[in-house]
Amino acid sequence: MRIDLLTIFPGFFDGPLTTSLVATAREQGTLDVRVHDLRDWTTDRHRSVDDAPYGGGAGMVMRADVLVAAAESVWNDLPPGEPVGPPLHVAGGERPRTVLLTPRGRPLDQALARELAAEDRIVLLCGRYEGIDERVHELVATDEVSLGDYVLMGGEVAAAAIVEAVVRLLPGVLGNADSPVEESFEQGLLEHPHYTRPAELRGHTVPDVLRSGDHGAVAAWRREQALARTREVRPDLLDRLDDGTEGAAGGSAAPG
Ligand code: 97T
Repeated sequence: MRIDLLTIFPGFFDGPLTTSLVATAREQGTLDVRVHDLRDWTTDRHRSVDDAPYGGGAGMVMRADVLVAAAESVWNDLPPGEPVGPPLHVAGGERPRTVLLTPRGRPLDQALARELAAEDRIVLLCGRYEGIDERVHELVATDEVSLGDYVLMGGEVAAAAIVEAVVRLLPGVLGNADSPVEESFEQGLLEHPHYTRPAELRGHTVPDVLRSGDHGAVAAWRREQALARTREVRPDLLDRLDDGTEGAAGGSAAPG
């Protein structure tokens, strides 16, 4: 899979792209990531990516001309400065999934991560400033994605989160063939508690069932724990469970 990142802070991604499984996926050739500096598509002396808002008001707006030119180059695998449009042109006719990170987007979840991981390539566009010229939404973004209901200073952290969520789903990236299906959220539940040695730590012991050798009892205990934890912290997830287990277990998704 190929991932193109468009940002005014290319250095931000140095860590996330050279760490852990993302680094391994790149070394394996499973993942081809390219980071692009949006300022490479500016045409003025100051390399401005923002400007004052039409209609007035505080704060700056990210320029559509720069972002459209950048996206078009990246879609068509052309260097900055190489003219492409108008009209908006894409090799092969269809834009690759181009995700604009924005607080007004669809909240990132495991279903969206799976969707994006199924693509040959995706483009992640990191906005900054108080807003983005609406024509970027119209002309560039095929998807708008948010990390959640809080405000960041820009889209970079959200883009890095998408890279992690997507890359771990690529075939051959996780060592264990059973993963990632076992993981939290893939089952629609939070994960059960985990323990490793020592069996006792400062008076806190490992539940006996986990040391019993009874695999059936262990599986039942883990399921119960996952359900109880989900009911406590994320009852909204239980409403979406499709296998009916919660009903059969006698629990309620309602708080209290
Ligand atoms: O708050 C933001 C500012 C710019 C780009 C993205 C965000 C954001 O993404 N998820 C939550 C907030």
